[in-house]
Amino acid sequence: MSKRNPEYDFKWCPGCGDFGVKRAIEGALTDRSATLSQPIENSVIVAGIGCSGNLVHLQEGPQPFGIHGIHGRTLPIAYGLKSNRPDLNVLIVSGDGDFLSIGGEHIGPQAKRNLDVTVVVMDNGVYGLTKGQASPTTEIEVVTSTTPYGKLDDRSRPFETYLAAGVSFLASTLSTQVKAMQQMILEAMEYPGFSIVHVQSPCTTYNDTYAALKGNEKEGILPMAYPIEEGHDAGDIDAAYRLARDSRIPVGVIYKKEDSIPAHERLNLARERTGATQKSVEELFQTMAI
Ligand SMILES: Cc1ncc(C[n+]2csc(CCOP(=O)(O)OP(=O)(O)O)c2C)c(N)n1
Ligand code: SF4
Ligand SMILES: [Mg+2]
Repeated sequence: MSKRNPEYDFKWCPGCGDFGVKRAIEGALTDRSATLSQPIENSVIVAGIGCSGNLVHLQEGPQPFGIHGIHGRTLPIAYGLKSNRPDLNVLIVSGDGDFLSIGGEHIGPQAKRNLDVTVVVMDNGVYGLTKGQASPTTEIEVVTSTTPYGKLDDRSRPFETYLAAGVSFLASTLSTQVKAMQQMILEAMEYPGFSIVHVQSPCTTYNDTYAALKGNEKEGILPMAYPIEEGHDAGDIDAAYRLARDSRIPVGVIYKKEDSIPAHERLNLARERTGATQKSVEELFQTMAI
């Protein structure tokens, strides 16, 4: 429920990390539209299914377009959208389950294609909307309703997955760092190619990780999350992998591929190079006629 959308009967629990992500996205989209003097409707939020995906209904202030599709299929929807309207700024909002579990097989093809979209993944280590089942980022041995003996599968490692898939821009942040996240999302939206901003966004009801992320200096507990050191070269894939393989969570821009050519530009370049023209639907059917 939001002021703009009072009939949508959904509320995040108090303290849910997704509130911070919502504010960062509102700020980034408004900034982008002011800087480029473009109407905010030039941006489209494509949302997955989950507490996280509900963000699309909860935006306050100037409203971008929104598509709330089906579980795990944000990338195919975004691909369809960008194929016809490469001029639109497409921002995907998805959960760790939506993006890495049921939607995981779409990451590789779109990364290889370098689809020019930005994905904000809200990682709470759980399926929040469906009441706390294990997700790919739930730690091993954790007991949930679907893992009564403790989770048997190893925890997935999203940063390594993204880099191995060929994602061109990868940043990591925390839901509590709203201003920094806003800048990161802006940078990702400006970047020409497939960009991911992966957010640790705790679920206060089923997996409250605020204290673990912050650590406790007095008790000698190291924070799970730490800022990436200034000297990190985000253009260096080996340095990016070193960060991605850390057992703790690096916060900042992990990887930013130089000379990124997004999907629609590759197509334009290929057309120029080959002189090939787009076939009509009738002509395409004719090529298949027996
Ligand atoms: C095809 C399909 N399978 C399963 C579901 C049930 N379902 C809805 S949301 C969800 C998981 C959501 O987890 P996540 O993406 O991490 O989002 P969160 O709620 O944690 O933000 C599941 C399994 C569904 N809606 N559609
Ligand atoms: S169940 Fe968890 S993820 Fe869903 S709204 Fe509540 S705190 Fe947020
Ligand atoms: Mg989740």
